[in-house]
Amino acid sequence: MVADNNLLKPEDKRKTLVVGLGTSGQSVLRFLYRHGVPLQAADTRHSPPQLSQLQSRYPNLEIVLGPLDEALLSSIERIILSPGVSQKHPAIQYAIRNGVEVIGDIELFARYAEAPIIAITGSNGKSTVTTLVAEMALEAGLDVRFGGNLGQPALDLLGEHEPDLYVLELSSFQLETTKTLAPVASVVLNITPDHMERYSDLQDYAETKGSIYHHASNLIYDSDDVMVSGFIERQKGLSQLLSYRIGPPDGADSYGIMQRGGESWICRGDDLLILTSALQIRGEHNYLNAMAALALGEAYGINVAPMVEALKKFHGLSHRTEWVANHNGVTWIDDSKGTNVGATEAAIKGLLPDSGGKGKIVLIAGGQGKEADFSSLQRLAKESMRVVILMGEDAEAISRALDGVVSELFVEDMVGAVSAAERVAERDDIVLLSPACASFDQYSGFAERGDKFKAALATLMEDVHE
Ligand code: UMA
Ligand code: ADP
Repeated sequence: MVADNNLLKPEDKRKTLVVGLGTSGQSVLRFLYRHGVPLQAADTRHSPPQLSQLQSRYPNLEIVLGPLDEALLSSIERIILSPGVSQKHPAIQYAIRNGVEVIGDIELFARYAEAPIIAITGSNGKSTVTTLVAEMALEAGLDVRFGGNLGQPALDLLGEHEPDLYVLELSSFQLETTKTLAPVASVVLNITPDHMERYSDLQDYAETKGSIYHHASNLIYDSDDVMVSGFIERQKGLSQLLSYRIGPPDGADSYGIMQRGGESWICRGDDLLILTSALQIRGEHNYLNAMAALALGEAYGINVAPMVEALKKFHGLSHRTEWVANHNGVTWIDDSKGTNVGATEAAIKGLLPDSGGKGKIVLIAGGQGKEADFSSLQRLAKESMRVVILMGEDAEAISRALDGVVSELFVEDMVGAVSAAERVAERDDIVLLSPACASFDQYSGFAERGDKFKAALATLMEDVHE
């Protein structure tokens, strides 16, 4: 890891414009400032977060706010672009045409991190798998640092000493500006539509995710996922392959699920590793997450025993199909991180077996739909939902897509949603907050949205008991 400016690569000493002053932009500033790189900063927002703190921390830093200026961008040698700003932005495209190098924080990280990197992307399950792999490494006694799209931004993980292993969650936005990352193992967990406001079509989005495999030594993949298997086909022969799937393993070197003595086991080839009932995370999507983590850990060289131990201990992350309460025979689940249709579908399918076929789902959904097609929710709505409670910017769009197959209630906010759910839910039902949408129209993020859900439920339960 770089200790001073002399160790910085020549290309990284050039005058640099940091575009975007959010969490990753600030980590880029910290990193480059520490190494004496001449810097300028810009943000298209007039008041980006923590502006005054930034101004007092970097008194000599020129910060340009408001619409990106083509002249400014092309007069610079290099741009470090934040994930929230697309490379397709006309001013960025203009700069690229003028020979300006445009990279992101992950590319910068890749140039300086020396320890092996496990890289994880996909439409859903990234945070769960990233955390699981890190827990497995910790259980094995390794010095591991993890972050990226979740938790600490990647550049903040770099320190005086290298750890044994980095585990990175990467979004498609981050992958757009990453070129040379060469992970010891990479996975694209799945591809279902998300961020359709940013990509021309599903293929465009998928190709961005697929780039995580380009320089990886081990490619981990769900062999039942047609799109992901397509990427693997293209890179066959260049890297080691390790697959997993919900059914029996594809072969001796694959993970899968087999039935033995009436019980369901996660296996590697013929070896039975762990009963699915021994996991605290439920649902087929979580069994896939567990197998992806095992395969990634194996590719790095973690022993199977600590990996299985970590799997047993892992009770899942907050706001991901998180059990909140049982109230009057109704189960309440917080899946606020269900921010696209694929996630909401997986959450519902994962929960239905737990209802024993008795209850129905009362779904709380809505928010910023990111131009998604919600019609694939229709079938599940018809089969398994009692009522859909809709809120936020794209409530109407979801309603149009459901086309009357299920009763709907429109509410203003989470308090309204929770009290409506309480009114309509019947014994054995599951009230599920899984919005299939981003939260930024009404909340600072999925965590605040989930916390508001829990708080509204707590108030309602207190009122009942008074
Ligand atoms: N923005 C502007 N103008 C700018 C810069 C940003 O309007 O000049 C807007 C963006 O459009 C976006 C918001 O500001 O709406 C934040 O963008 P950002 O690039 O500044 O984001 P950061 O604060 O740096 O956070 C990013 C990730 N966010 C995004 O990619 C939108 C965080 O992931 C990540 O934790 C952080 O970097 C550290 O690496 C969050 C996220 O929502 C959890 N990610 C998306 C997802 O998971 O679906 C991709
Ligand atoms: P991400 O970081 O990709 O958003 P998370 O692990 O935070 O993924 O999970 C977000 C939501 O996605 C969960 O709340 C659940 O609804 C759904 N989910 C989790 N894992 C999977 C998976 N493997 N396939 C489909 N959906 C999933």
